[in-house]
Amino acid sequence: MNRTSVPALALLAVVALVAPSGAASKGPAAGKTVHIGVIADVTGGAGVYGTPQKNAYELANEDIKSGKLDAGGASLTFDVQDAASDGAQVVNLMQKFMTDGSTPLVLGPTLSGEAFKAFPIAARANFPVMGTSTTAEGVTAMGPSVYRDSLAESQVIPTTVKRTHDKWHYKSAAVIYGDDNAFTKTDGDIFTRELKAAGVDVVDTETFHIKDTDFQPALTRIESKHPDVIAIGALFPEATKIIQQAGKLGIKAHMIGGNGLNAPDMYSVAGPSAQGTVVGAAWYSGAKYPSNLDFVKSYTAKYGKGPDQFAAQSYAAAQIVAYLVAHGATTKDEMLSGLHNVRVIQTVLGPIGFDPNRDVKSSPVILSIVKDGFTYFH
Ligand code: 1QQ
Repeated sequence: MNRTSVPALALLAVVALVAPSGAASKGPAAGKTVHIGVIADVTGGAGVYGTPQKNAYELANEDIKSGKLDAGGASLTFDVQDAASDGAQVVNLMQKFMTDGSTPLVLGPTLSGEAFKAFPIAARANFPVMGTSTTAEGVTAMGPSVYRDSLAESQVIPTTVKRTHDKWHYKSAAVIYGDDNAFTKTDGDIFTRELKAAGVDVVDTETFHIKDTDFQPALTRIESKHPDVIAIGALFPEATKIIQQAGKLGIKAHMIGGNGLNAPDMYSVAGPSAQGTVVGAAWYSGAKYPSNLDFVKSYTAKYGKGPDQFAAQSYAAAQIVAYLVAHGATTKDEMLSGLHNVRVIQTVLGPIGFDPNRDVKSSPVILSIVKDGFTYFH
């Protein structure tokens, strides 16, 4: 992007905020084709997060075609590639998109552990990438071309601890987390730090590894210390087993968790012991602002199942990219400059922007697991 187009972009941003929504506008990129790479774990262990991500981009592709999502008259498409929850495949896909000559930006991958493999490659080439579900500590610090529209665990867990502590007045807690994954390790660190800061006695800390299936010895050690609360830093396959096995052992402690627990299928897989587990999130399906009501309605109509937070964050990423394209960004450098100049964009997550560290500016909601998903924690 040349220097003179930056004020033009800012001016257009103001116009876009006051312009009525509806038919697609004709922007500086009208008639151009823009191909965005998406890396998502549609299958494999993280498929529970990657499938709604894929669904959201397919909905966005339709909405761009119909003009409901305004890309300024450009032909904008999101090309979702399945990394199958395999870090090596994530790296291959990142390299493929970065060198195909037609992709100016990549969204994803799904997991922070994967982002720590692929984002350094993008950062070295100053290639723009945006995580939509990568919440671990240090993700955006990988370089100035790395953004995320997902709230980080450090932006969510302090509120999760504060709100549960205010309500339950607990004195002791145990922490169980995976120490071999960037996201689960972040959860272990931040839960421990925040619980201690709240004056809670952390009476036991247990670690596990991805693909572990038997958590009963760890849970038995935890139970022998009688904590009031158990904080869980785990991805879906392990989190559901931990919660289910805690129920089987008759453990009555309250459970709280990080982003890994944000899948609406927690209850249907973990069973009734998941009821009441508290988790901080970036979005709630029941939020009543109009853009969200419309998103929930059209996603549900298309897939026969409501969207979750991961779908919402991906659709929001599509809205951010559509906004950049509508304001003329089509090359990697124009995407970077556009991202740098974003102030506020209206998305299904609500109005969002980026802070100086390229993390999303937004606030968490605190939810409680129920049979068909989540409800607000009061
Ligand atoms: C991460 C996550 C996962 C739980 C979501 C996909 O937040 O890996 O950072």
